[in-house]
Amino acid sequence: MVYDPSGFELDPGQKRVIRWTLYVGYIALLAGIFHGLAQALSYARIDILGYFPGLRGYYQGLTAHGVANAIIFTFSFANGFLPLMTARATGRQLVRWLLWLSFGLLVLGNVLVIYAVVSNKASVLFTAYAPLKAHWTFYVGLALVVVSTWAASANMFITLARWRREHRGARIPLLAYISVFSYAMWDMASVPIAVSFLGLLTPWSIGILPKIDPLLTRTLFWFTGHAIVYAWLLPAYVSWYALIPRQVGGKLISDAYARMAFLLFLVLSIPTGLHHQYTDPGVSPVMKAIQGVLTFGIMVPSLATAFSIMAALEIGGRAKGGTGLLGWIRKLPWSDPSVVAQLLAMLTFVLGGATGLVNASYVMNQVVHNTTWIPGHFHMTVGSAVALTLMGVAYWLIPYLTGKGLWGSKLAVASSWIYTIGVLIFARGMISAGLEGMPRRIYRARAAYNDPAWDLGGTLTGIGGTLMFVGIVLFFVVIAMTILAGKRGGAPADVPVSETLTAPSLDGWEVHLDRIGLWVGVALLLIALAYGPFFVMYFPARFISPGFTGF
Ligand code: HAS
Ligand code: CU
Repeated sequence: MVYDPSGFELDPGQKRVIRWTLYVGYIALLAGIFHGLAQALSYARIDILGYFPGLRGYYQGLTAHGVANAIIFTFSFANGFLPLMTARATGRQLVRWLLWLSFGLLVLGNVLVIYAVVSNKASVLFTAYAPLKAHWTFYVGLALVVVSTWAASANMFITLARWRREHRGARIPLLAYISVFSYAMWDMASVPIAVSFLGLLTPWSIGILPKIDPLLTRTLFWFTGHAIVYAWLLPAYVSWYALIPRQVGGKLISDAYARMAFLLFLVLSIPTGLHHQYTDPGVSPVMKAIQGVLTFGIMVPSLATAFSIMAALEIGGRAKGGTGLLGWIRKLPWSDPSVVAQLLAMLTFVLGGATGLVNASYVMNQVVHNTTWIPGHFHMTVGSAVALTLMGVAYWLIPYLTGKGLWGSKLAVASSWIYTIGVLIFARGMISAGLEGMPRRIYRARAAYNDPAWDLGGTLTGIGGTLMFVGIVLFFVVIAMTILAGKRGGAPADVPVSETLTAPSLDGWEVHLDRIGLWVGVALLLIALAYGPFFVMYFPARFISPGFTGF
């Protein structure tokens, strides 16, 4: 028997906290896109930085863009969405005080980060590389955001544990399983960054620690930093696996296959961070090569996802009368804004994944590292697979949480198309110019050195970036109008949870997929093997570098 608590309603007070948690994220998205536009136009040699009131420099704006869009937007969404999914899947209320704690820490963290960035005391970009030094409020603020994700996880673990006590021998509902696994992975992954931010960078920023070890803090950053991209991606995958099949009238093909994908993310996401440091001196090439191989391993669950989701979509398209090899694609609900955004997100992610393959290849990485190829890659992953999915989810989730019907459905569909066309042009520009050696993280409009070979790519980047900006602005028009003027009664009454073709089995090997403790243990073992030798060989740490605050 599959456990199905349909008819379950989350307490209105809890719904409200979740709604505001999500609002924090969407506001961060809005706040971050202005500098995104400035950066994209700069590659086309158009300079609009002077129009930003109060902005004191390019790196200040780029820090705001990265932190707001890649970190605050994504984690605020996950903090609201994943506990909500766990509650819906288990048919249980969440732990109220933990919801509030998570929300409070998120807001407090944001206030500190905003202070640091707006006052131009933390123009160190989202990677916070030492010896660039930020004000302590930046490190502590981001650490508080991390702690807010731990509170959200604790809420999910407790809710699930209570459900399991009442349902001994039952399989964990799939939606709860994949939600909990997403944050279980992140909980392990986020420890190194918390240690680095609170244990090293904050004392150094305050002056207790006179000098810093750049390579150690950088390695701790990437220890968390590759897995962080899956912490952004997995909430989107939760929607693709558990909700989208239902939204297109299909079914998920296999329960066990879905669980295995999330299990592989739990085990493999973390011991791969050194692929961001292939060019760093001071890290053994053997360690880099081991983590390079593991990086190819972490592509497997995404490849598996492509097949699984494609099959679910095909079932939906054929159920609606689609025939032939590809005829089912036309029958997908292309007028449903939530579905369209996510289908376009998936299609873009195929290219995001392909560019990731290049990055991961030890030798090819030398060609693309620190060029605009990399932002080309990550705008087709976090900038569209994730961002567009989170926008698509908003098109049913905000109505569900507010009780107001979606305003401007056609405009919503248009916004996703505009955004996607924009991101593809943008990425085409960044990728081709990157291959010509155009550096990332420069303000080309004011750069002293410019190569004419970058002109075409730069111009495409500017055009694409402008379309992306327009797409997101339209998204905000739709959401703001829904909140302000959406019709009462037009909202979905329930989360669109999918069925699977085959129910989870109650005996046989599949039941072992639910042994969360066991898989966390395997993950920790692999992490120890992949990172242990680095730290053993590296210590004692080298606190040799003074801080730089060249802004
Ligand atoms: Fe990455 C750099 C390797 C995925 C984000 N990445 C970055 C940075 C960011 C980022 C932000 O190995 C820059 C960090 C910085 O500031 O320096 N990345 C990979 C690999 C993957 C990958 C191997 N990245 C992501 C995801 C991200 C993300 C996901 C955000 C969410 N990345 C790298 C490497 C670097 C890097 C190196 C360092 C580069 C350097 O030198 O600095 C893989 O996980 C990708 C696997 C994905 C796939 C695609 C599967 C496709 C699916 C869609 C199916 C479509 C369907 C559509 C069903 C294999 C699931 C059907 C629709 C119809 C209509 C029919
Ligand atoms: Cu990575």
